[in-house]
Amino acid sequence: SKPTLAVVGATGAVGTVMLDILSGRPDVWGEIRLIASPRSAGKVLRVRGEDVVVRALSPEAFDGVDVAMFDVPDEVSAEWAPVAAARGAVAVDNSGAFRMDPQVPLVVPECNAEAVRERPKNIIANPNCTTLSMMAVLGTLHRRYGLRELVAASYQAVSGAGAAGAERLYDEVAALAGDRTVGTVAGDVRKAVPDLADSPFPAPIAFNVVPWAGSLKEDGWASEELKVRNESRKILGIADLKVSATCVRVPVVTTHSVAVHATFAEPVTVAEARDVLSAAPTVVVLDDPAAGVYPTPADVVGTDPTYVGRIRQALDFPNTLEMFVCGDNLRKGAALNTAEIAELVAAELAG
Ligand code: 2RA
Repeated sequence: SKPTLAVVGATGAVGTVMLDILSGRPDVWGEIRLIASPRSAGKVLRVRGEDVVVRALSPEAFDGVDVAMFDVPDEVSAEWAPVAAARGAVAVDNSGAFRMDPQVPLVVPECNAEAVRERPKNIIANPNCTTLSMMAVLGTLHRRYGLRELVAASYQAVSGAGAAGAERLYDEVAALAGDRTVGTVAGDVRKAVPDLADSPFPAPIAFNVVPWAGSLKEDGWASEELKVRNESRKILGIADLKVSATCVRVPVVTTHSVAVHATFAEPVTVAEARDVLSAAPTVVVLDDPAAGVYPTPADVVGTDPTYVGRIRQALDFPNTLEMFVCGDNLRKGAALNTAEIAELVAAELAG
């Protein structure tokens, strides 16, 4: 019989996309059980065309579950993924709680699918969306040319901060719309938007960009920037990869973009890199600037591939490419990659 899947956090921003993705993927699951906080228990959600009543998170909710996906805050995963694992499920966790645990594989199927099998805790981690947004591209190039250095600047969508992030952008845009002078005087946007104390972002996000994502870590680094470094090293299996990232929030609802400067051990040409990337099944090359063709988040949102364009040989850096990468942060950046990992486990259980 087909395995039972639990989706924990079914009502959140990623959970909602997950239900949509599960409804469109090959049907490898028997029962799909939806689990959320007691506050959301009893809600009815649709998955695979059927109504499913959301259950409250409890140890018993995992009984009979083969694979449990978690799309919940770090502290909820830290507590509950081990509970699911102790009850016999393989937990696939999209929080930051286990990503750097040496006993927990951190998996992007395009890069290290085989790592799902080494899971002594029966927990598998899904990377942060900013890292994930560029992994299909970097993993493909790494296999061919050997990645040595990565410098990245992100342009992160507001839905990375959850449903509240998107609500905030819409609210700010509504407050500013129609005023054809706003954005011309220092501080006028800040004055015109709703109280920033209620925002997930530390500055206005409409008509603005904010050089901050995540929480403050040592020496002025933002947590998102350190995640890009640590997670890229782990996923690609390059312990000494040189990485430097700057993470920036932009007024885009969904789809993260990253400007990537990647240096390789082997010589690389733009034409060949385009061919190598075009051959990768989950990568789409959109790269014809003369015709105005390059990826933009507004054109990418809601789709599954990782898009890359603006591929250039860096003029002053040998063996180095500049690229612009876009990926839907809720799909490949979160729910889709989690679903793909879960399907690898389902295949293993069946096999
Ligand atoms: C963000 N990467 O975009 C985070 C979400 N995990 O805020």
